[in-house]
Amino acid sequence: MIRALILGGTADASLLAAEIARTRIEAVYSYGGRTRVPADQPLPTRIGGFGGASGLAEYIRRERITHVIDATHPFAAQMSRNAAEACAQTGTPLIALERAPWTRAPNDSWIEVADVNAAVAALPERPTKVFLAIGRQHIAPFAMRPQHAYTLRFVDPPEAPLPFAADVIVSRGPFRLDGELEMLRTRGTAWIVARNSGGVGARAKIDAARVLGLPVIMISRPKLPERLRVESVAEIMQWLGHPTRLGA
Ligand code: 3Y8
Ligand code: NAP
Repeated sequence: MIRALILGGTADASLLAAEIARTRIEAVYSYGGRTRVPADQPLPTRIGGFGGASGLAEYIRRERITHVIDATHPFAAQMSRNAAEACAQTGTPLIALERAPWTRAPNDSWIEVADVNAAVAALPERPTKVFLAIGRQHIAPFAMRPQHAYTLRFVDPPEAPLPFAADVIVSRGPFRLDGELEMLRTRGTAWIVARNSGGVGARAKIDAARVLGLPVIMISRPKLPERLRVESVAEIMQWLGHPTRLGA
């Protein structure tokens, strides 16, 4: 008897939840509690941290979880590390649903950097207009370059004062090329800072940068623990013993 825990919070996790809800597989969907009103899911849903790897191990035992699917975001490194540790501790099968990173197209002008601090250092000295598409949690280091005119994009309106003057767009995506082109053009954006999330939900700004010939400072993904990893919902369903209809 399968009882699956989906560590969610991404578009791919929502697609997986919809597929699982069509079967008789028992599953729980888990959000980290990062946004005020996360999207509804067609499965029983829990919101908030587990209390580290040990808290997750305890949850797995208490809730009699038999399979864990890490469908979190490639930058949700702490959650992924905790899942690997807790599943090792409890001997619970673990699989990751992880989309491939975006790859630079010939006419993309990317500056690839390892982390946010390197992204700050990659910005020019002279004042310019910068779109920070990296969410709310990691913007503080840009206060070291206050000379730029920043546009930020958050899922929810900021609660605390910002660490530097900036224009904030509140939007949860997924985003479309025409909207991104319009936003970048009207703001005269000259630089984009992005994380290599992969997937389609945030890709439009990368395509818009190519159309407009804008440089993108692209933050590479953090290293994640070794674990079984697939890129499609169909492969997860196969792993759960529920091969989907071909091409479904
Ligand atoms: C809470 C669930 C859907 C899901 C939408 C995808 C696409 C838009 C790309 C930009 C980049 C960013 C950010 C982003 C993307 C999708 C998808 C994806 C990037 C929601 C969601 C949760 C979160 C958490 C949020 C983070 C933030 C990151 C905004 C729901 C909407 C920048 C990542 O305010 C905060 O604290 C927000 C925090 C983690 C990164 C950060 O560090 O600030 N995602 N995003 C999940 C939870 O609580 O467990 O609210 O419904 C999910 C989505 N985010 O329905 O289509 O393919 O997943 N989310 C990044 O750098 O890529 C936006 O603006 O261009
Ligand atoms: P993170 O830094 O890897 O995790 C920090 C802590 O948040 C975890 O240790 C865990 O707390 C809790 N947590 C994270 N995801 C959780 C989940 N799905 N269910 C329960 N607890 C969770 O995570 P993050 O980068 O802040 O991402 C948080 C959520 O937003 C995830 O669901 C992720 O999929 C989604 N998201 C993130 C990004 C991104 O850019 N990081 C983009 C899109 C969506 P405890 O240690 O207490 O268990």
